[in-house]
Amino acid sequence: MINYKNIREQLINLPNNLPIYLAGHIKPDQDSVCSCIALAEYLKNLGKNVKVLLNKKDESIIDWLKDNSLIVNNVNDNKYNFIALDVNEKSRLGEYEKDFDNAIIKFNIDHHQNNKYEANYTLSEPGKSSTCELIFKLIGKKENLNLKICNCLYAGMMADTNCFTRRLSNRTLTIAQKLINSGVNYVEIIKETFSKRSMYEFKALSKLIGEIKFDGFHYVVVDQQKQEFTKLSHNSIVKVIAEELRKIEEIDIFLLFIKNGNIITTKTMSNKCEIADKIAFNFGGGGHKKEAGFTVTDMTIEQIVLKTKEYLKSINKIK
Ligand SMILES: [Mn+2]
Repeated sequence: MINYKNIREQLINLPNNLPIYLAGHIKPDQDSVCSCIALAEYLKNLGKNVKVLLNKKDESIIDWLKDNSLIVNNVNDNKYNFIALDVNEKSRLGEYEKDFDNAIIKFNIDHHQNNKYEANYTLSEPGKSSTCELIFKLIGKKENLNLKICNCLYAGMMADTNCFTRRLSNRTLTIAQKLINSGVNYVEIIKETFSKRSMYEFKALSKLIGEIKFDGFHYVVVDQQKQEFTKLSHNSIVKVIAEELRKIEEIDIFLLFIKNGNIITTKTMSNKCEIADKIAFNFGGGGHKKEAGFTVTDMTIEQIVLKTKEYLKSINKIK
């Protein structure tokens, strides 16, 4: 039984005179950034000194919010407490991992499978749609919510459910309805964060459709050094490109490789079977049952394809 009340009390009891830093994962998405901002805003309203860590190059992800007042790029204090959100592995804090290690009191709040790192207080619920949904359950009493918190929680839940089409439950929709009742301009948020497509993205998509390969499962390579892909952000590749391509109805298991020199970041997806996290796990990664990921620097794409094919054969998922 996960004790939200205990976590909430520990957060409320954090001293007001010590800064609290909040951070999500590298290559942030709306759930990661917005869960940080929503919880930070709640703690700020309790009189805490809060700062949300976000790399300068990632700040545009919350342009739509038109409020980056809680954002900082670095830790500038010797003594502080730290809350990691939407992070299932400590290394996914990226440059802020060392800051997490140096914190006095550490919190780990997350909804991924295989959450596996030590903190003083952990709230891990892999069944939930998003970390923002966890935050709603943690702080979602009417008197705690303001429009900024509601906008952020809605954006995170919407993004992680692929606009309420995946990992969905009655509970998730009920929360979304409550947020809309509190004044969230959902049409605008969906337009600005989910449905927006640039011409460049469409051109990249049209190129990639022709390059999808099949070898027991489908895969495609986005080589970031190729001119038609250089301007795509990571978020655009994994949230726009990958999501559009996996809609092709013939596709079930689908790997999207993002190649940057010898660094290969892979988004693993499955539409019908639930195997994405297991595939990623074979390469030291993780995530959700139908979408997960991993990064390797010592393998070629051909080797990854071969190893995945052998794995899928061994468990009788493909012939
Ligand atoms: Mn998430």
